[in-house]
Amino acid sequence: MVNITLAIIKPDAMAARHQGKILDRILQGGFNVRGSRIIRMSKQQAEGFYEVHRGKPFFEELTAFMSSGPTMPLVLEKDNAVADFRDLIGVTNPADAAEGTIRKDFAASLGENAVHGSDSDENAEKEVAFFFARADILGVF
Ligand code: IDP
Ligand code: MG
Repeated sequence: MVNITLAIIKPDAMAARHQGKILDRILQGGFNVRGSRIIRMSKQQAEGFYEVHRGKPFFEELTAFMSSGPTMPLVLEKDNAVADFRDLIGVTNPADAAEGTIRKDFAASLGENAVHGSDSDENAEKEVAFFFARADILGVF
């Protein structure tokens, strides 16, 4: 799974109609899209996805936001996918994100920061499985 990461275009970016521009950044960045969905998570699903953050002060805000509207989970393939995608999106707070990153250009705040990217190969595998059946991922398995 080292060449796979899980991205999510978050509700703020979807509502702002930025999904096309973000997908273009992803494709121009050399990632292949191997799976895609458009879903609105329930609050319970969002809590499940972000289970690792349960108990943190922003957990309620985060899971309310992530279940507030449509999102696009994506399975992305590239050499060094996890690290390269984190580079493409920039750091968590868009105010600190490098020029030319997705969060710098499309995110409004620390909480509503346009995109998710897995932080390790182990978590990428779990996060892909959270949203996608194997049969719905092209050419990976
Ligand atoms: P990451 O998305 O860059 O990996 P994490 O620390 O894993 O950042 O946090 C998950 C998500 O939780 C962030 O992308 C952001 O949407 C939200 N978040 C993180 N820290 C805060 C905070 O201090 N206030 C509000 N939301 C936060
Ligand atoms: Mg994270």
